[in-house]
Amino acid sequence: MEDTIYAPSSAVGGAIAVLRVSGAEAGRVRELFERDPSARPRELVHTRLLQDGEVIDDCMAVFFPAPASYTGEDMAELNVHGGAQTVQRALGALASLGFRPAQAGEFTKRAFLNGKMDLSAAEAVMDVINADAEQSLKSALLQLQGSVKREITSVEDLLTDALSGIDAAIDYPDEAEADATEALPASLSAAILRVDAMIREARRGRVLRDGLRVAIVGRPNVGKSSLMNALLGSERAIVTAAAGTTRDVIDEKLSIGGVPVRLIDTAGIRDAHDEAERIGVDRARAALKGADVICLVLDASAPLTAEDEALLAETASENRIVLLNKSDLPKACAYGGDAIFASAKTGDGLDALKHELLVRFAPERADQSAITNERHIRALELALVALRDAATAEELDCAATDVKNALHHLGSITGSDVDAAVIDRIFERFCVGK
Ligand SMILES: Nc1nc2c(ncn2[C@@H]2O[C@H](COP(=O)(O)OP(=O)(O)OP(=O)(O)O)[C@@H](O)[C@H]2O)c(=O)[nH]1
Ligand SMILES: [Mg+2]
Repeated sequence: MEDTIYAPSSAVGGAIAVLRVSGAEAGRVRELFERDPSARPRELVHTRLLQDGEVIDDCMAVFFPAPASYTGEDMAELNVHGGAQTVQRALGALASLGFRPAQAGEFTKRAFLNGKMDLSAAEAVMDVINADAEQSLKSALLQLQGSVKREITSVEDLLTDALSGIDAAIDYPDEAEADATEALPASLSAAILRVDAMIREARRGRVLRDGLRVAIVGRPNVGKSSLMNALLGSERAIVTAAAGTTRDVIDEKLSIGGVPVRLIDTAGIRDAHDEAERIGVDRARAALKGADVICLVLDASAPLTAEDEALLAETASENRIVLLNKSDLPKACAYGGDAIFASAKTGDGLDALKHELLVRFAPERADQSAITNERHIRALELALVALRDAATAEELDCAATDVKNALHHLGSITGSDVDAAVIDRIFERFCVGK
């Protein structure tokens, strides 16, 4: 039998602390109370917490009998006063019943193992907790309500159908169909299209979880760090009149129109003058490669230099925004392409930049995207490889094996087909008490 576990579920330092208990023995919390909360299931009961006859706290408690609880087990929740002394003594009282402290994510892990939620919904629990922009939260809540599972199930249904079609073709080969691919059911191609679309949507959806990575790049002294500070509304990066000020990559999160954005300020790109600057320039180039959007900054008050020209050419085919900074000074830059005219100094043009970032992100499409989790995206990619193999297999039984393989990868997303080690790794990253 599983241990009965307990943990504080609220943050330290609040007025009230929520302590959770789950497991077959959870009902034994009644031994600690003046009034037994389990006598009135699912009702918040005003009572006193006792230990060795002494009142530890005046508190509220609720008992949820299995299976109608978060974990699917008997559960109790205690609302005690939030002071460190009270919480310590209340936890001590729970330990005295033979319960053990819960591990990170153990409540949600039990909820998954007891079939209260599929694995993708369980993973969304932490995304709900960590969401730091409105759209991220919306997407995480949809996943918590089973949006990923519904998407995956619809593909699984297509593949189960494809598999029976393939089996039928193996059992009753049609002499006329010399080519195995001719005998493949239409549901296989439908599944391939669906998974392919899901991956493309997911790449956008990932932004909702991790933030839109915007790399601010350009030659030295054009005002990249000033722009970063102006967008953040704080003096986060060092700004000086000397070229080559920024050496390291500076990464800060902010929310623009409800979309999480990771702004990345980088060292000015040029032939470096010393070792530290050279490393900085290498890091700037790496940030440029990993970005979702590149914000290439030019100095509007100076003629284009060879360094500007090189960066313009290098980023021409990327998702790039050209920003002509220092619009408050007399214009001397002859850049003729599409650009946003702005000033980090006066704030002019920054709204236009924010608007353009949202356009590049296209939130109305990502909002519908069900999948944002990197693990799910990888599993979809593996499933797609297997399905493409199936579609080009020369033998029907190879195609059947490939489809089963794809089903395995899809099952790893919802947890219907997943290793215990993978499950452990997922819940290790949770916080204690969830
Ligand atoms: N007039 C004016 N000056 C600006 C503006 N933005 C930046 N500057 C000035 O330009 C100089 C360089 O600014 P930084 O923000 O350090 O430039 P950078 O691109 O980060 O430079 P490196 O880190 O050396 O690559 C500073 O003296 C800023 O005050 C602007 O919009 N208008
Ligand atoms: Mg800088």
